[in-house]
Amino acid sequence: MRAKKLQDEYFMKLAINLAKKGLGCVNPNPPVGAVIVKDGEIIGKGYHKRYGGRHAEREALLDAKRKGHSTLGATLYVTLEPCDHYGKTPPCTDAIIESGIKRVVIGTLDPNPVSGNGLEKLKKNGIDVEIGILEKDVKELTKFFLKYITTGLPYVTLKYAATLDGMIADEDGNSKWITTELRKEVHRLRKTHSAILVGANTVIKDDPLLNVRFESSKTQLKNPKVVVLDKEGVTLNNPSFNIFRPEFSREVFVFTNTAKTNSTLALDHVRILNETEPTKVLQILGKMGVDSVLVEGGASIFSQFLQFSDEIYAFYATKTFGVGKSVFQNLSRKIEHSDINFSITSVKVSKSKRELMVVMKRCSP
Ligand code: AOF
Ligand code: ZN
Repeated sequence: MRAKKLQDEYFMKLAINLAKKGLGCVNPNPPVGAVIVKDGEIIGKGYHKRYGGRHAEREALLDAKRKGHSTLGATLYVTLEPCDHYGKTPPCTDAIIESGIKRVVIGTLDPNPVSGNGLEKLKKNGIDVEIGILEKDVKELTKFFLKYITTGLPYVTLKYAATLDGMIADEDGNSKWITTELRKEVHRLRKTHSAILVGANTVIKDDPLLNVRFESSKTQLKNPKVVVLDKEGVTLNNPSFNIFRPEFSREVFVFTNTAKTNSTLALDHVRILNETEPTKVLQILGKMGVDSVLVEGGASIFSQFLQFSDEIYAFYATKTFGVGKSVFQNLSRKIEHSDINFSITSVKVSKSKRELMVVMKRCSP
């Protein structure tokens, strides 16, 4: 019994790792991984590679077929409940039933109402189904999708780099390179999110690229959309800001209160939207298919989005500014003392031990 559980967890872990390869490429669909095992041996592997593409289950079945394996009597490990609907792809349940697989081990149920009841369909067809293997890890992997599909709102991650004395910028407003060693973590965050959100001041002061950069990667990475909250529409006066550069092949949304329109910038990939209320901005982004937003500042933006954030990545450097801009600007007492609760889920110390990454997650109410 225990050996079986350990074996199930082992293969589910492999399915999770496969699913991770799709992170940042499949949004707003879920990253999903699948492994087919027969007589203790892996005969097929697959994951959801890109939005609208073949589902993980079908990828794994195809892999087994290509390698000449029979899936008759095999076990399928899949991170998410198989779908039972015609969407951009046909139902995975049908492919599983046809394949002769006799047992399906699922990480977590699919709350997507359109994907049907895959669990019941499999059971009805005489397949043994087990649910909830490594569920906590699978839910972590699938967190954007699980929130987005049930609320229509994007998952919100706040990310900031601060000094020991809690400053995100010095006296002159310079904020670049407070932390440097853990930069890879920042780019990993950027890669997985559908959009990066910043305030107009950040664009004006730092002129950031807000793209995904990994020193090791030679391939062109998909860049998330850029969202700028710009009440006065000041960024729209300058199309030469880095965020507007067309070579990043991404959409840029500027949320503003001004009456400016798309023709202001005359850039095809930039959309101007007349809204700046954080709740409304998130709703609009959700409607546009954005399942996750990485909020990168500055201080006023952090204050406005703290109450809507699901997770915080706080990077700290062991230096001080003395005077400067603190992480949260004009945070109202109401927010400060309300029931917004975060608990620390992980901590990482940099190689030189001079930098620290603290990950915090909102506690469920
Ligand atoms: C995926 N990849 O590997 C699995 C998914 O429009 P479709 O046909 O791509 O269906 C999308 C839904 O299918 C998705 O929201 C989820 O509920 C379910 N499972 N989706 O993109 C996969 N297994
Ligand atoms: Zn499917």
